[in-house]
Amino acid sequence: MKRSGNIKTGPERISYKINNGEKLHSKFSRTLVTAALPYANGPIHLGHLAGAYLPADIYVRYLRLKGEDVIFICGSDEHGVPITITADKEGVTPQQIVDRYHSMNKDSFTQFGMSFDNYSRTTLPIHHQTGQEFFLEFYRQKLLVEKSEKQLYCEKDRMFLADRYVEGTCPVCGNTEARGDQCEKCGTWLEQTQLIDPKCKICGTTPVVRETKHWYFPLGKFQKQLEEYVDSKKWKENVRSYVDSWLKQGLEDRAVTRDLHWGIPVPLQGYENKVLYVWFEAVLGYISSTKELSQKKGDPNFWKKYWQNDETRYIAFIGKDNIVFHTLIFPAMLMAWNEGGKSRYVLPDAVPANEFLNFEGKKFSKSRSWGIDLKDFIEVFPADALRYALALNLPESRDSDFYWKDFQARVNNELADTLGNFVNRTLQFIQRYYDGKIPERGKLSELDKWAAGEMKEAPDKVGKLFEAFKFRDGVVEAMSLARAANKYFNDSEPWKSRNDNPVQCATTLNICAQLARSLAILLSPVIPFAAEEIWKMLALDGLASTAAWNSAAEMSVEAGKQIGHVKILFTKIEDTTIEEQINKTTNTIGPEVKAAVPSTAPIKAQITIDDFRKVDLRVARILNCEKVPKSEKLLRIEVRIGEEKRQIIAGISKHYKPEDLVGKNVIVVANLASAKLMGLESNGMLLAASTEDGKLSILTTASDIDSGSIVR
Ligand code: B3M
Ligand code: ZN
Repeated sequence: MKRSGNIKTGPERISYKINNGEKLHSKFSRTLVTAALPYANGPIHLGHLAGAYLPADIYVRYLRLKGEDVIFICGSDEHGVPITITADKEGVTPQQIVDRYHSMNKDSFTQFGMSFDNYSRTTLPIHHQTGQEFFLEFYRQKLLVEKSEKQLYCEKDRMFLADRYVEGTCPVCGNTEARGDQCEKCGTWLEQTQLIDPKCKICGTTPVVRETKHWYFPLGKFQKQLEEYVDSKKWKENVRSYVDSWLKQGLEDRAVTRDLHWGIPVPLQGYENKVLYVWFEAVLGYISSTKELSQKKGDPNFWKKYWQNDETRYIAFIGKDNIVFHTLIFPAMLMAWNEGGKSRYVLPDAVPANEFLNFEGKKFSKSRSWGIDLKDFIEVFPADALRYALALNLPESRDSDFYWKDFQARVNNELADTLGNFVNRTLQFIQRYYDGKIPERGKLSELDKWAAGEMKEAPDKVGKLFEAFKFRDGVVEAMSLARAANKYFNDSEPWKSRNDNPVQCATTLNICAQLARSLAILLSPVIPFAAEEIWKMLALDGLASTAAWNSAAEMSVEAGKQIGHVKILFTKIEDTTIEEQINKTTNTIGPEVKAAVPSTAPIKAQITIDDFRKVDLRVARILNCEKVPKSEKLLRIEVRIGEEKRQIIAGISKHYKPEDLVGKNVIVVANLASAKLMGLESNGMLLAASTEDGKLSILTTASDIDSGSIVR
């Protein structure tokens, strides 16, 4: 028998003690896992999955296989300004928006195998009650501070412009699209009155400053307690450094109410037109979702077993933009509650926040049609293909990128060629030469012992990595068992030993069947659907997802057992399929955007090139420019076209200041019949691009060129 390659045997192997049935953390007897509640404001895309949901699901599935008592809680965040803005834009109610995206996202999560124990909604009465209960408890404790403050108010829309209802220039980095609560470009959290040149997001007018009253949560009072809390935890580097920078700046009071109509009403007299700030109540959604689960189970106190019990270990999976809320604000709220003496909540023990996943080198962008949503993905590819590719590319310590070509390579080379091929060739062989019955094992050769050894060590190695939230490494490790299994099959050459050494051949195939079972268990947190397929093909009892993790180390597939129907586990992805996706999802003005802007005017009837040549387009240099008196719109512009000077009257005064235009090269229709505007002669027309919603941009030349040059 040939033995090739670098089979690792002997002392250089690190051995892991396999922990049978022992609890992962002796201090805790159960685990509560939450994943950030996504806004029901748009479809979930791959970036969301990679940020919080996939790692959480892998973790939970792993814990279940370990036999741990764990619940996995999530739901839709259905309040907040992003939702009301979407509703305003579409001319529908916020309720219609959240109904649409809650069910869409819930379905996507199910299709991608997110194994939540409950997926709730923050518009449910149980959540409203929970939010109000926390608010009133803090009020009762006299913890909340009422303050009168200056806020931006739109006189046209007759409302205070909370959070994202106002946009303006960031005083820190100059980004002109900073929101009322935060500048996404430089990450600074802002008071809306700090914005330079603020504009109402609904109507575009400049808001005025008005006094309004709000309740504040005194986060600063918890600074010391929070520092101690954070110090007592071993958090991931990226999370810790973020938290430290907040603590260093010093924590300040934070408003917990807003002047809005959509949300949880503030349960105090005089506050009828205000709601709780979305972040104040959204984090409590984890608790109310667990309460809802209790109701469904008919066990009203079930939730307390997880939330109000010192034996619970609480892990909150989130994306990096939610760190401060989960590491400081939510813990402070829970501390405050606990000080009230009514009952005690557990605080997050770990907050394994991921960084961002980019798409083909850029940020996901719905408005620019850059990226792909889960609901579109599932129409073309199986869920496990994505779960696997994302798991190996999770932004665990820094931002990562999803590339279609990488995805294709992972699926084709790893899932199809390595895992699928191993399972398939093993089971085909058993089908063909052993009538589909698992053959008997004989005495083990060195090579057999090596394969058995790899299998024995794998569960502990993979498990340790998952427990440390190193999901990428854990999946690499699990997949390396599939590589070892393929190598074992190759090196054993059963197609030869079938004639030369039938006992050895039977032993090889028996061990291969054991390896297939082991792989089904170890990979089931990552590719749960394929794992069940393998389980079915092996005709094993129960499910891969309910097997015991540690049993993946053992040879428990019985000889003589009849296997099931053998199917291809993963089909390869064709180049043309991937290219089609690349074209669809990286088209900056893709079909989705075109459809989303109904105001784009239809293209006019065709003309011939001769028709077009009738229009004489020229480069003109703006020499002088001034506002036309008594006109809101018109500018009087003096231009030079070659040797000639002329006057053009253009309706662009709302968009450009005269001094910004002087010296610019613009494009004009030079042979347009002259016209009179407000008594002034206009000889020619200046070209500009405009949208139905009122944006305008004049056409200029990309580099300097003589005036009078022909444009064609
Ligand atoms: N909905 C933000 C987001 O979807 C927010 C998370 C809430 S977690 C309580 O990114
Ligand atoms: Zn307005």
